[in-house]
Amino acid sequence: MMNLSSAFATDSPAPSFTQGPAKITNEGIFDCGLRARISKMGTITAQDGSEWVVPGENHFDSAPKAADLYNECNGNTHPSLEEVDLASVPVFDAGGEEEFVMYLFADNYFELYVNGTLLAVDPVPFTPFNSNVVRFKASRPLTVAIKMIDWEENLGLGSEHNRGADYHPGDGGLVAHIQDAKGETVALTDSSWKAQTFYIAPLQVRNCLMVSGQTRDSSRCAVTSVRNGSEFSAAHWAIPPQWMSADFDDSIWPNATTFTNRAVGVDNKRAYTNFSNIFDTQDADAQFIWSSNLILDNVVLLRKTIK
Ligand SMILES: [Ca+2]
Ligand SMILES: [Ca+2]
Ligand SMILES: [Ca+2]
Ligand SMILES: [Ca+2]
Repeated sequence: MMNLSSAFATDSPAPSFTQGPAKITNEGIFDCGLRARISKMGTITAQDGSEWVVPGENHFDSAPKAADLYNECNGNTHPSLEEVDLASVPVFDAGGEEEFVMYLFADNYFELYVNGTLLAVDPVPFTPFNSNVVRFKASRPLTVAIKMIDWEENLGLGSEHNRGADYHPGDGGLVAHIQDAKGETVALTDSSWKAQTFYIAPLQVRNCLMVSGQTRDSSRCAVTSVRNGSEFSAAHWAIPPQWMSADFDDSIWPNATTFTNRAVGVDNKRAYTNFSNIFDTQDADAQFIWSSNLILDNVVLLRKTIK
């Protein structure tokens, strides 16, 4: 493991570091009223001159929205999976004839690609917590690629107003279960998925971050809430343009890390608990996954190829 003061190998791209808050470019890409955290966006310039979109570039405005399992913003709050009318859920075309259905709970925002095609995005970028179902047609092997964004209120600083602190680093997480047309399990989120982070914040100090090859390890970095985190730093990496394609080589990425329901904090969220029979299925128990740091890693790309 190499410290950041050392030289970087070419397969170990150095992060671009920013410091302090981003400039707001959008006061809120979605309005769910007073109960929601506002999904602002911004840009921030790194010390190397590069410019970064925070919390992350996304297709929220242009992409189809995933159908709801549970969404307080529009009132589609199904009490259980049995109450969801699957026949009314649109079937997206990923090129192929086999039909699949995917159930997702994301903290906070996902963009779902199958075999390189962007199918649908999370209709609620920040809060309240929601959950979704996506139907699609595709042919095997399926390459499922998901861009995850753990949204933030303090743009560029990886934190939100929470638990009595103005700069509280929030956490992420994704759980998903893919079935075929017969309802048989095709894939579950687990540690066989690949996961890489592209935005780590807040960094109270920069030299806590250890980078080696494709390892971006922030486990030594503080995750404490503070009264004033406005001077903290962040680390950014460019996302490979073809990261979602079937032939992208994800073998160098780390495997996903799994987290318990308790660690992600879903036990009191109806968007999860109303559908625990699909996310905690006996003999097909999907795991929450993320890159190595559930709290500090804020833009995470996940991939899994299913035979
Ligand atoms: Ca969401
Ligand atoms: Ca979050
Ligand atoms: Ca589970
Ligand atoms: Ca976070």
